[in-house]
Amino acid sequence: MTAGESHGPRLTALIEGIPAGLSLLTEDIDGDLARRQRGYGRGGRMKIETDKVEITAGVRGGETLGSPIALTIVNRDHQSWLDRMSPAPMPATPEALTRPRPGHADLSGGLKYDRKDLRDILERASARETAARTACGAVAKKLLAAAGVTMFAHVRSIGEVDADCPPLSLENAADLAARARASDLSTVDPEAEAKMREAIHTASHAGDTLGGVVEVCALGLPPGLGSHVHWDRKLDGRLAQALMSIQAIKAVEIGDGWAGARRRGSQVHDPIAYQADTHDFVRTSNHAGGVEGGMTNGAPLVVRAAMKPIATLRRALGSVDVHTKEPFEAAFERSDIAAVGAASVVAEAMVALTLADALLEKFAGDSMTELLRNLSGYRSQLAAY
Ligand code: EPS
Repeated sequence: MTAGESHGPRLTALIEGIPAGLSLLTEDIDGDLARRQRGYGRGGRMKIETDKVEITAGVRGGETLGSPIALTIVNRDHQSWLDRMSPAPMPATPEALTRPRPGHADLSGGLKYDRKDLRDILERASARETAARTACGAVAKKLLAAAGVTMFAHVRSIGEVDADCPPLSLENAADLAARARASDLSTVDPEAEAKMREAIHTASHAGDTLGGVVEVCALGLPPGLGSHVHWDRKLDGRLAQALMSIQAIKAVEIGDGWAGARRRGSQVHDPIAYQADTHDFVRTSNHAGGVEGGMTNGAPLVVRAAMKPIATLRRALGSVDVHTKEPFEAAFERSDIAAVGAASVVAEAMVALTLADALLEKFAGDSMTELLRNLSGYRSQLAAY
């Protein structure tokens, strides 16, 4: 669970269910927070914030205790918003924001929560909240890494510029991950990165914004996370929910996704083979993106999410003032032009949280010792199958 408004005092996150004995340092989290902040096309706010996590509960001497973990991230910008965003009553009522931006939560949230100052909605709806999710995701990734699962995310496209990316394999995964990490726009293709920058620059000059597609990959997952027996336990459904919940995400696909709908079954399903030396059932291709029947199948997980262009436009679209009911151009507040690289880091966090949940559901354990013993017992069971 996260709490916090964009220009409020701080973001807070509570994580429950991490077993005792997982090594956890602020450095494990701060790297991802920094990655989420970077990228050409981010707005002025990112020059104000330098996100660092403070761990305030659930960890002692660098190890988790099995109790709820509390994380906080200070909003430095709050200092400039004390007259408008203080939790305590303010000396003067702040001027109400009454011009909802098309594409944002402003109007629907104002109607639903009966708030006449739309700032009450936009402050929480803001993608600032994803800093807290990123921090939680870093903890989930630490848990997954202890279980032998590695992950990375990268940007597949921004606007109409596609990155050239070879199909993921066990051999090229580390190289792709390193390339994405080294890239300011989190993409594995330097030529595309230059074109993406150009596209962002051009959109910015036109007072416009851009979206894109991000991809998250996870390797080392045992088969059988998730379930085929109940719709709400299917891993693909849970991944879709987690990714779709990220601000501005409008579509999610696993493996071949939408493209598979145009092909024949023989081109879409992955043949099964047996690898005698490792006692593993393997797939000779990975169109399924590592999920079949709502469960991991042991192949790399590949999931993508599409981000719409950011809703706050300098060249504003038509809107209506909720107070006067007169048409106005929507309010412009400082904004990003494109935040697809940031979305890739958040997507990685949301996939990590979903996978960590599924891992704990199957293998449980109050301590890491217990969790890893359960996992190792399962792996022995698979080898003897
Ligand atoms: C956001 C608007 C901008 C973004 C913000 C998300 O913030 P501000 O209104 O302060 O200029 O920079 O993103 C973040 C603060 C962040 O940490 O990602 C919005 O309206 O969603």
